[in-house]
Amino acid sequence: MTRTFKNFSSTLLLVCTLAALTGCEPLGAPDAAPKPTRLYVSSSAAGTGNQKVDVFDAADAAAPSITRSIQSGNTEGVWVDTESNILIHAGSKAFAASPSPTVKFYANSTTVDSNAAPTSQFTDTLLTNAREITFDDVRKSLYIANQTKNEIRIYDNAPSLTGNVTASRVLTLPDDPWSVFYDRKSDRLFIAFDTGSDSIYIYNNPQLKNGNAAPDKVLRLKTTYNTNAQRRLHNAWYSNKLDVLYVTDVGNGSPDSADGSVYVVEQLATVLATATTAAPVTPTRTITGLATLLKNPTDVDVDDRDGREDIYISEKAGAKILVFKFGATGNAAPAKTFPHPSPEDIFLDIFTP
Ligand SMILES: [Ca+2]
Ligand SMILES: [Ca+2]
Repeated sequence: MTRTFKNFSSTLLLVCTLAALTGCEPLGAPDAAPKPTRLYVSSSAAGTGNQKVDVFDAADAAAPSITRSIQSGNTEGVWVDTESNILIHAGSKAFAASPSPTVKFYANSTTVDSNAAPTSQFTDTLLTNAREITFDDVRKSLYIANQTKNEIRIYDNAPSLTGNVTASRVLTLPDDPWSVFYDRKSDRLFIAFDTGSDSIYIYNNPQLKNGNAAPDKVLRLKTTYNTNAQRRLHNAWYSNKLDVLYVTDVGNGSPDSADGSVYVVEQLATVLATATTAAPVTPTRTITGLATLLKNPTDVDVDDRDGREDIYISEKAGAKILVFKFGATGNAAPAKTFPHPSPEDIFLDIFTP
């Protein structure tokens, strides 16, 4: 995961550049020229041409609108490698409209649009139910949650792959993962499960893990629901800068009721130091209730720049993107909402100029 590291680098560069003229600014000062807030939304709407990536190039505007769409034919995990500006989009055989599990890569993420062909693409016949994806930009390794197969499939040098391939490694799990998230600075992988679990699995040095390797830590969460039948954790996102973990729970996938939740765990390092699998940990804050508009929050991403700390949620059942302020808790209304027909996975790029 590049964000915190790259943010730090750019801040450091700014400090060093200005140092000769004005003396050193403290680290963590807001960027003099804030970068765009681009939100990539994986669209899973039915109908021809609606399986794509929609881009809100100014997601921090008062009323954001879709400025570009990339016709990938895919519906699931979306990621941008902000080091190489490559957009990555995965599909799922579970969607009749997206029968191909082809993983597609597009150069020039900040400008690519509907006319572009993939720069590269690969298929893996054993990747049948892709959900969330994440990318290690040092090793160019792509991690894909292959949900119903209870595994994470890992592809090294992924943008260089073409044709039919097999995974470089496969991490086998006891439950069905919806999300997988890599944090580069701490070199950790976070995994949340769709059903049958209240646990977040955390692997250190995931590039060394294979097969049925045990997680280095398991964080059990005290969730809105007490039974596995109702709880459906969907995505986990970790801010290294803030040391905060965010997890979404769609609750009952249907009916279309306001039963979704977002769990916020602050000071994760401290929490993990004492967490055991014997008892669930109460989140620092739980956002849930009618006013939150949370029904089926499929994904979460966070703008953790100084002075922002906005939480972006893809609310699939409500056909909206919801934005909560950092301290939102309980039955809090979102600070902002904007429409999207069928938001599945999201990726917030706050680093690429
Ligand atoms: Ca729900
Ligand atoms: Ca995501």
